Amino acid sequence: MASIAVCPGSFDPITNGHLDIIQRGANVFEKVFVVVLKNSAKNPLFTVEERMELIEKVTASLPNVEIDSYDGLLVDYARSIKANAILRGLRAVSDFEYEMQGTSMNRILDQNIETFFMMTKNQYSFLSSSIVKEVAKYDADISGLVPPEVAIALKKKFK
Ligand code: COD
Repeated sequence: MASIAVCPGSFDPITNGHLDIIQRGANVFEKVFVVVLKNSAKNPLFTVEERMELIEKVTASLPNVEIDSYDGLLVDYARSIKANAILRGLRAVSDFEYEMQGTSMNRILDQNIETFFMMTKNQYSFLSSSIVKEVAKYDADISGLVPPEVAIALKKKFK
């Protein structure tokens, strides 16, 4: 059976923490679909198209990674591309409850799709799109936290 994983998220915008999970996932799964989905609890800064374009740019060197977006349930998207896995990143204990809820709900919706968690690298354990946006707003140096293309896009947004 082909191992096809969906790596879902808001990616508003993609950070080095996300990218690390995608790169390591691409070493494990035959194909990884990075999909921009709607998190109803979040109010995005970048449009879906802008987020996809940034992800495309920073994953261009990964031949088995595809970028997509979907307006609907994650499990419906996963079924539509015949994925048998969902790939998520875990940072700290604070992520656990949220991930537990999402994973349990997805399992109720489709028992055939397994969720896999990859532990963040230590240097990214504090990193989130929100914290990057918060400091980028004040023109702080965010190199090392996001790929250069993303740093430029953030600079433009907050100009
Ligand atoms: N290191 C490692 N992993 C990280 C880091 C980091 N520094 N930062 C983020 N991550 C991981 C996150 O833990 C997550 O696994 C992934 O990267 C994406 O993170 P975000 O914040 O961009 O994305 P989320 O958590 O907002 O995504 C939520 C979804 C959009 C996937 C969710 O809301 C969803 O599935 N929506 C569609 C509707 C649906 O199906 N709902 C039911 C299931 S909840």
